[in-house]
Amino acid sequence: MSDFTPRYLADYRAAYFSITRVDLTFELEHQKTRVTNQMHFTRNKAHNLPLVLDGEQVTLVSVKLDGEILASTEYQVDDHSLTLAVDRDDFQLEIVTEINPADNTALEGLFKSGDAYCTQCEAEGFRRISYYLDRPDVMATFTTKVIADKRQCPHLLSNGNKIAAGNLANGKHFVQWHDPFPKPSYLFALVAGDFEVLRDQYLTMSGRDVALEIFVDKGNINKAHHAMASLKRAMAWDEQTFGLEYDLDIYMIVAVDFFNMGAMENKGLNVFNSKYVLADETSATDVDYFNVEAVIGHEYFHNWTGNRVTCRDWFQLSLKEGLTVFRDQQFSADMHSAAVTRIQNVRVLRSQQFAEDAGPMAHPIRPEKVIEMNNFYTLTVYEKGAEVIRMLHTILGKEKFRQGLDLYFSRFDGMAVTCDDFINAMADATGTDLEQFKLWYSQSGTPLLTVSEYYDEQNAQYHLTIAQSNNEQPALHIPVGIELITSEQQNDAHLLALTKAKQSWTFEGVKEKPVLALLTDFTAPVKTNFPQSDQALACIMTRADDEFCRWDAGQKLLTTYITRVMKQPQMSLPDSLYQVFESILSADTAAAFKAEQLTLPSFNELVDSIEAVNPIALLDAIETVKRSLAKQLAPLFLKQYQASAQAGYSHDGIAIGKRALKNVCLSYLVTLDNHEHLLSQQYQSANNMTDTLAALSCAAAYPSQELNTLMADFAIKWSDNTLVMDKWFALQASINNDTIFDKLSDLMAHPLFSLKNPNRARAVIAAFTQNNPRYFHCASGRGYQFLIEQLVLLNDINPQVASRLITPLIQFKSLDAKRQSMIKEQLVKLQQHDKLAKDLQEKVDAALA
Ligand code: B3K
Ligand code: ZN
Repeated sequence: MSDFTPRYLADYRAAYFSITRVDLTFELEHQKTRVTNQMHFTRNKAHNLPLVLDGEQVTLVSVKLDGEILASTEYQVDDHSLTLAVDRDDFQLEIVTEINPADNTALEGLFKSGDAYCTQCEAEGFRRISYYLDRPDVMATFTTKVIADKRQCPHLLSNGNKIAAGNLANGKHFVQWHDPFPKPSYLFALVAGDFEVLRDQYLTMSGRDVALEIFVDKGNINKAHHAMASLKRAMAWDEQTFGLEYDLDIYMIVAVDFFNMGAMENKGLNVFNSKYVLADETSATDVDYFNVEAVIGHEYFHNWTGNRVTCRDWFQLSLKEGLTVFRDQQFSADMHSAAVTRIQNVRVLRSQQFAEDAGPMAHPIRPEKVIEMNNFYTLTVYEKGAEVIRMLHTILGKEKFRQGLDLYFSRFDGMAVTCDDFINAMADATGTDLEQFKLWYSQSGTPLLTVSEYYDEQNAQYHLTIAQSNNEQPALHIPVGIELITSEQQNDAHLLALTKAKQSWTFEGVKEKPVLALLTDFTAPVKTNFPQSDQALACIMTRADDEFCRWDAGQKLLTTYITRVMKQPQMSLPDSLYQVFESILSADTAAAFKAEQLTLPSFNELVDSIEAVNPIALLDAIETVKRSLAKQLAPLFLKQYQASAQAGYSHDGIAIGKRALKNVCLSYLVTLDNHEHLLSQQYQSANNMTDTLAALSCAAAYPSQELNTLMADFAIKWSDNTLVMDKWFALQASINNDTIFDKLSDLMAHPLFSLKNPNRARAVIAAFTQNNPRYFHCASGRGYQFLIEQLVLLNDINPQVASRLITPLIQFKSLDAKRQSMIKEQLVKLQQHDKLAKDLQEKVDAALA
């Protein structure tokens, strides 16, 4: 089987052997770490197939079967596996390998982050440590002994509980850990290094004490308090909401600077990108604070949804990810404004997941075909997966949803299961037929709802018809929340079950033509085709009970005018639009919600709904609408801006909301010529990173003389804070003028820049492609070329990071013909690169197919 051979869900077979116990010893050395792996195997049923273990990029030292060294003729080794014929049903295998953490720039398996050693095994990284049955349905108990130099690595960590420790010769020491919970290899973790530790404890609902430890680089301990508080909130929330309690005596989190993604839920030993642990008042923004809490929650919630009950195979990834994202979203909603949290979830879905579902890598939340598993940690599996769980929650209701989850845990605790197992448990526990609902797991693409209505005055009836379509695929079960708004005191709310391709409902006793608020709380991840008049939208904005619909109506109104302006740049906006904005600005609504209402739909939210779009024309249209609103309502924006200023700093919900509102007002005001001074004023007087960064982002979007001075000042102030310097790199890459390509070259040559550090690489490359669309999509094609040049370099360093960064280039379907052909030309160049890793290969091939 070559590297590029796809694997199919349909080909799943249970493993031929089980591993019940694993005993690992790591002798950590910079370039030559020795791993001794003793495994206890049993044959699963009568068969005489050989044992085939996964292994990649490891040097095999020796193999022992039941204590006897095997000659190299007794097994076969290739680039991906070790094959061994065994005639016993129950045996012990000891495999010694050598690996090179120092040169592991792919950051999978055992690697170094600065001076510390750490691991990342999901999805298939354990095979870069030792030979193993590296698949999630093989579950074993792990004992791990870590040996290292005591001075360099005073802390030696692994999963479970510490069972032994001691000193060894030559300045070395060891610690041994035992994890009593059988687990797949992807949840294995090891960390060794010199850290500062923030310690606390948590008393669980059944009265057990759990030690909580957060390991950070020296000097950062004061930035770990928010993470610790978040962890305790998450533990309490999961007990209260789902009755789920933590199960080991210790919960450890380690923050490292070099990490491919956000964090990893290894049993008892989470490894985190430091970006999602470290936060303090001066260096972290409100968004950073929010994200730390959300990711801490997410990884903690995995202990039940992922670790105690895990996935049978990687096609089932959404079993744990969709469910865990749903859980973290609910957690965030309970800790903050539920409406604002929901709006932000929907923005992510619309701006990124919908694009994925419309692009060449579209896949169902349970994919059926995979070449590189790392390519399927997607917005579809995660965010749409969470929407699918949310729909179940909506359909079943909170109590029944909980009953279903309870049955799921009691039925499958300690097992590796499928998405169908999950749905069946929900169906069985609640007596609900969910067969049609299961189609959400096998269909890709975003369904479109086409809505029509008819009001029959004579009979006081309101008729509503909804048709669903998604590339000719069978009809889904779609929960559709609606509100009918009339002059009656109370709006009439319903949850409709759309199960047919086209379905109608009649509402009786409706005394006047109602205004329909569709998809309350965004009950389903769908697009809608239901043109409503400006008046109807304005009515929803003020009269709907559902806050999501209020916000969404405003976004629809804005979308209409942005697309019109795009077609007719000279048109002037109607007074009615200004009036709507005026009433938003002067209304007495919560600041955080108002900030969302004032935020225009982003380029990414709009781009894939317009055919053959010239991205520059779209950006111009967004800009025109923004400028017109700013011009017309300047005094109101200024008043709101000033009224939202706060003397001191705090980060409670109210203060955060005010900052958001203030900074969205600033983003309007700076479009006007005479308001530049606000930026330097805000920059100079800011007492927190949210305000500082807002000023700098505006300065980067509307570059003036002042910009370089501010940026230089910021860099001097923060040069020794890695996370803040990532922000600086990202700001530089989003400077909106034609010096940007020189700027990008300077950034890549900056002494603090390295493609080997994923956060830094993303800070420049993703910030450019995402936050600087005007130059990423510039007519010369230089933006596309820049991205390809970086991908070629990153391909050899870290294919996983490269593969994430290519996304905006393969989602070109809605762009104009000229840009499509420029992009394809670049992609062909990349496709021809000899040694393209399968991560990029899979995507480029799909895009050019
Ligand atoms: N489960 C990990 C993601 C692993 C990604 C591997 N490429 C983090 C999370 O979803 O919680
Ligand atoms: Zn997760």
